[in-house]
Amino acid sequence: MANDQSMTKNQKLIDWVNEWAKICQPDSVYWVDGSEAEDKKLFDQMVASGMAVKLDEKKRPNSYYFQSDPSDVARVEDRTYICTPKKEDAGPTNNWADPAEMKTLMLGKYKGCMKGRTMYVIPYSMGPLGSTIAHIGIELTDSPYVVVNMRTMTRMGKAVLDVLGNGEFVPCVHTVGAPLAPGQKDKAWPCAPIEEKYITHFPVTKEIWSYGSGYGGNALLGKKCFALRIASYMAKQDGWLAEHMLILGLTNPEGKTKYIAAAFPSACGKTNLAMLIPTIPGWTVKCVGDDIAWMKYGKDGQLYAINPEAGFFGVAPFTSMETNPNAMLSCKSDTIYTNVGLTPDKDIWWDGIGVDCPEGTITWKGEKYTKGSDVQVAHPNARFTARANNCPAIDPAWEDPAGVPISAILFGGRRPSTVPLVYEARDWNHGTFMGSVVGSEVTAAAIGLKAGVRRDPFAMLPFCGYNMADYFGHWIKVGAAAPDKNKLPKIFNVNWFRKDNTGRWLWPGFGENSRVLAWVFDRCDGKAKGIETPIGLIPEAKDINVQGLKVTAEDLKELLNVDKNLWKDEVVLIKEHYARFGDRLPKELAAELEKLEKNLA
Ligand code: SAT
Ligand code: MN
Repeated sequence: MANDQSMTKNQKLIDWVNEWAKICQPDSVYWVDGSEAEDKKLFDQMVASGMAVKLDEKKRPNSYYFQSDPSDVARVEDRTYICTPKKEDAGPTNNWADPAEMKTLMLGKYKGCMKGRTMYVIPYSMGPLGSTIAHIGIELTDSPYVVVNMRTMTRMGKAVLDVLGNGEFVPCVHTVGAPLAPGQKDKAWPCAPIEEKYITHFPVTKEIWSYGSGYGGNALLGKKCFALRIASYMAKQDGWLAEHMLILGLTNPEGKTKYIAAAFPSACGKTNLAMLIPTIPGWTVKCVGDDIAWMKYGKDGQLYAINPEAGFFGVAPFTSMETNPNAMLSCKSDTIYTNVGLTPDKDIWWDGIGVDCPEGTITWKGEKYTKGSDVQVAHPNARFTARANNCPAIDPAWEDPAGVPISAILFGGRRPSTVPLVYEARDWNHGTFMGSVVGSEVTAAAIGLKAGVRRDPFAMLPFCGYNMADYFGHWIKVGAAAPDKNKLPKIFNVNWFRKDNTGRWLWPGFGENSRVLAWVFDRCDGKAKGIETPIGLIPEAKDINVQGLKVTAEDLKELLNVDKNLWKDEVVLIKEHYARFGDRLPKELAAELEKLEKNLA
C-alpha cells in the first residue's frame, strides 16, 4: 500500500495514521500537501469519475459543481453525539452516548470501510498558521470532495505539518461509509443510509469520529465538530471562548474602526450581516468571518477574536446581488457549488439569484427543469464553498494572528413581537443572560412544531460540546476573569424582525441594519445615550438615523417599545426554558431573571 509519510517526523501522528489505515483498509494512503497542482489533480479525477462537473471557465473560473445523494443534504442533529463519561456532562440539549460503547459500535463499522478507496491525510489549521489562538487538526477521509472543500475552508497541507512539528493535534476520522468491492462501480455521491450515520465527539479526549455522511458539517470536521463542539470544551478548560459568531469591522465617517462579533440562530442572515454594505453615508463594514469566532484576552486586557476558518460555506438560495453582493462576488471564481441547479451553459442557478431559471437546467436531483414544471431546482440547503480572500469586503486584519479587538457582542433572533430593535446589557452577566435566552419564533404551520419561541442559547444549541448550563457558567467566569472590566465588550440584543399588529415588517433589514450598528458603535465610543428600561438600555429615537427610510416616527417608537405585559409573558417562557437545566443553571443567571421580573413588577 502506498503511504508516503516523508512529510512529517511526528511519530505519534504517523502511528495514528497507520493504526487507522489498518482498521479502515484503504487501497492507499495519501498525505495531502495542499498544493494547487494537487487540488487540480483531485478535481480532474472527480470530473473523470462523474462526481464533479467543471463549470464554464469564462463564467465561473476554476469552479466545480456537485450533487449530493438526496439522503445526505445537511447536518444530521439526531445522529450527532457528545460522548462524555457521564451523561450529565453532555447536558439536556445534546445526544449522549457512553464513549466506550460508542467506540466499540463505530469501530465495528470502520472495519474495512475504506476498501477500494484512498485514505487522505489532511493536516489543517483552524486559524492563521502560527497564531497563538489557532489549533491544528488532522482529518482522515476517504472523500476527495472533503479534501478540496477543506482546502478552501481551512489552512491545509504541508505548511501545517511544519508548524505542528512534534506537537499535539486533534485527531478526526471521517469516512463516507461505502466500501467498494473489487470492480464495483462507485456512486457519484457515496454515503451510508441515514440511520447508519454517526457524527461523534469525544470532548475529554478531543477526538472526532464521523461515519456515513459526506455533506457539510458532518464531513468537513474542522468546522462545527472541531471549531465549535470540541473547541467549546477546550475553551472551557483553558479560559477562552469558541463561539458561533460572525466577526465584522465597522468604520465610522471619521475613519475609526471597531470590531463586532454576533451570534444568531440559523436563517437570521448571519452571512448577510457579516458582509453588509451600509446605507448610511461614510460608514463601511469589512468581514473578518461569517460563522465562527475564537476569542481570548490579549496582553492589553482586551478580548481578541480570530476567524478560525479560511472560507465561507454559505447557503446559496436567496443570495443575490440585491441581498448580498459581497457573497455573490466571493463565489464568482474558485468555488465549489453543491446541490444548486446546473444550467445548460454550465453555470449555476438557485431560487432568488435574481434571474429566471434557464430552460433545461439540471436540478440538484438530476432532473431537467422546463418552464412551469414544479421541480425543486436547488436544495434549500444548497451551498457554495468560497475563499474568504475572494470576498471584496474582507477585512485587512482578517488573518492577523493576534486577532482583532472586540468592542461589542450582539445576540439576536427572529422575534416578530416583544423584543425591541436593539437594547444593551447593563453589564457582562446581564449580557450572558441575553445570550442564554436567544430564540426565534416558529409558526406551527411552517415547521409542524408547537408555535412559540424556539430557544437557541448563544445560537449554540447544536454546537455546544458539553452541558449547556456549564457553558453559561463558563461565560460568567470569562467575564469575572477579565483583566480590565472596562475593556470588556459591551453586549447587545438586536431584532431585525419586529412586526406591527397587522403583520407588517417594521424594519427594512439588510444594509439598513447599519443604522443600528452605528448606534452600537457610538455606545462603545461613549457618544450615544442609553435609556434605562426594565430589560436594559435602549437608544433615544433621535439616535437611530431613519433618514431616507419609510420607517415613520410611530414605527420607530414601536420598534423601541418595551411592553411590560409582553415581557411578563416572556419571563414565563424563560422560566420554562431554564427549567431544562435544573440546578446546574448558574445562580448569576437565576439572579438576572429575578432582577428582570422585579423590574417588570
Ligand atoms: O453544514 S454546516 O454545519 O457546515 C453549516 C450549517 O449547518 O450551519
Ligand atoms: Mn453556522
